[in-house]
Amino acid sequence: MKKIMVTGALGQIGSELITKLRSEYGTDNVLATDIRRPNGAIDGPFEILDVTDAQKMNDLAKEFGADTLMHMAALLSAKAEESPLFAWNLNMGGLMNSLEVSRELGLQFFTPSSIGAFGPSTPKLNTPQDTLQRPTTMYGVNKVSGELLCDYYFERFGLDTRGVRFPGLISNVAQPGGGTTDYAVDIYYKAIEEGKYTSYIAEGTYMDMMYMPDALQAIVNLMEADPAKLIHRNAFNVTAMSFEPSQIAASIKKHIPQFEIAYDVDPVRQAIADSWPDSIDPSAAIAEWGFKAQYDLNKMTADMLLKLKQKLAI
Ligand code: AKB
Repeated sequence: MKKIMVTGALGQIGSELITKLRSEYGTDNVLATDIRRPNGAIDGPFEILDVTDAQKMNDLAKEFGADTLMHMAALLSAKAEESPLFAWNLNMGGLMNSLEVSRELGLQFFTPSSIGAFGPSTPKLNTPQDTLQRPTTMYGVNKVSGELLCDYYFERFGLDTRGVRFPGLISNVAQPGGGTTDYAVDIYYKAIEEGKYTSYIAEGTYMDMMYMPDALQAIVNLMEADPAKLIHRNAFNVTAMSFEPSQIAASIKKHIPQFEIAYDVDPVRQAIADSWPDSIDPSAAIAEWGFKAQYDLNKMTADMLLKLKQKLAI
């Protein structure tokens, strides 16, 4: 029986991951934790946790009887560039605490890395699983360090660490906060609410993306995968599509013909996007644990617009 504790459970991934895990493993077997209280009613176990508080993390995991820790709490790329020292302390402090708690209690461990772990000297097209990683952002430095730490805890202590490099994630439930790829979520809201969108990312800037249901299924599949088949364990490249702003706009136009996109480029987020790959190669994830995405751009757009119209009651 799995007993899973999740940090950052009210974040973009965490809030939907909790629902997915509870439907797979039972409501009472998933402990959601976050630094803030949820706005609405809490359906299932919830505890307040600041991930920089190692003792409280340990106490909660022990009391809950966790056998798995999924560490999702992190500051995203654009926010990390605004406050690099805070980002280091939160992203690395939280990760070290969660790895240590997992080592002490013998927990299976998951944490996401990101396409942000790559940098301008990384091959830009079909970026290999194992390649040059010299990121030029604080978020990227955190992510590469995190990938290495997870490998280290596996090699040194035999901890069952697993992880993926997520691309931009698009969801109709929780909004992302402070990422570079957030435009690809904002655009759907604005398309429905205003029929137009001004992109802070320039036309022609390709980045990898994935729809949230595929991201959640990838986490479950990797955690369930036969460890004997895992050569990499951590930081698997996963992606479902690569597009640039005018392509997502064209996909939206198929449903909202009057939709218009304009550009007002934010130099900070554009520089981050320019330092990342255009498209990454997920073949190691496919070969080692059967990664497969169900949604391409047009299928995702149809579902996003449908769900958002229901949510926004338009
Ligand atoms: C971000 O834009 O910071 C994240 C990511 C790709 O890790 N969505």
